[in-house]
Formats: sequence, structure tokens, C-alpha cells
Amino acid sequence: MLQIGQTIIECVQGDITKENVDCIVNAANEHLAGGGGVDGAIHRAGGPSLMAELKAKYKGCPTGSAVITGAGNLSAKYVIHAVGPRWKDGLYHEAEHLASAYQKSLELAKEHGCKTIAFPAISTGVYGYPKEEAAHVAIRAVLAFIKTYPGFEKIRFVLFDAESLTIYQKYLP
Ligand code: AR6
Repeated sequence: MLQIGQTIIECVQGDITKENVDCIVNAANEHLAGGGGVDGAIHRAGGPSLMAELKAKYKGCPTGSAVITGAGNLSAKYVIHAVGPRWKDGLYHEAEHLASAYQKSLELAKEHGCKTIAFPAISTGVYGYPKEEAAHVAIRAVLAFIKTYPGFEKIRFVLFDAESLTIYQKYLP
């Protein structure tokens, strides 16, 4: 846990669909088409209204950006669908795109008056981003954002596997 101003940044192991926060972030794809991993879990738990809203409002979402919908049956108010990069070899602006996915998510959360937000480890599943590097990028992006905007109360990284939790705990003890 790390506290900067009024913002608590913490990491926990768990299923992000169970989080009691204003908004949860999804690791989506550019087509906003749904899929496996955390995306599948969020759409299953949230119900069909998420996909209906995505289809009605958005044509897709470029890598490094994010869009927002309601959260259907989830206890969160919003789901932010962020698109992280597929990992190639680190020479294709992966870090920049990943940082941007976190930053855009935080901007949307701020615009919608959210005080609490939960992130998964975007890109570290199907998209193959090395977990340690991805954690650095994620934490750096969050710290940079809260320097300019101190209004969040809680930013949680919800890690599905023990390995990811251990990595985050090194930086957010
Ligand atoms: N709660 C929290 N984290 C989870 C959960 C959960 N319920 N389920 C999985 N994770 P991934 P990506 C972790 O593959 O790499 C989808 O098909 C998982 O262990 O969900 O960004 C999309 O539609 C991993 O650490 O997302 C895209 O096509 C992290 O979430 C593509 O996968 C991200 O893994 C996006 O790939």
C-alpha cells in the first residue's frame, strides 16, 4: 500500500468482477468484441447490457485508448474498456501504448466523477506482455497521473495470479 495525498494505491489478489469500487477497468481488444480472460469474466458477470452499450456507442477503440460503459449487474457504476498492446519484442511502442491505456482509463474515471478504480494487469494474459515490465509501466502511469490529479481515493491493482501479486507487492509493499 502506498499513500500519496489522499490517494491510496494498493494491490490485492482476486477477481476484479467482485470489486466494490466506482469503476473497474477491462482489458479489451480494439474491436470491443469481448473475448476470454478478464474481458470474458467482466461481460459474463456484468450481463448483456455492456456489449449492447459498446455496440451502440463505439465502433471500436484503438490500442492505448479506452471507452466507458455502465456496469450492468456488477456492483461498480462503470466499466472502462481499455485496450493494451500485444507484446512483440518491446520495439513497437508497447510501453507507450500500455501507459496510455492506464492514463486514458484514469482520465475517463476522473471525468465521470469516480473516486475509486480497480485495474487488472492489462496485456499480461493473452497479449503476452512480460508481467514485471507491465507492472512497472502500470505503476509509473498511475503515479504520474495522481501527481496532476489528486482526486482519487483508492486505486487498486487486482491481480488474478500469485506471481503478479508478488511483483506488485515489491513496489507497493
Ligand atoms: N480478474 C482480474 N484479473 C483477471 C481476471 C479476473 N477475473 N481474469 C483474468 N485476469 P487477459 P490481455 C488477468 O488475457 O492480455 C481478451 O480475449 C489475467 O491473469 O484478460 O490484455 C480480450 O478480449 C492477466 O494477468 O487480457 C483481448 O482480446 C490479466 O488479467 C485480449 O484478451 C490480463 O489478461 C486482451 O489480452
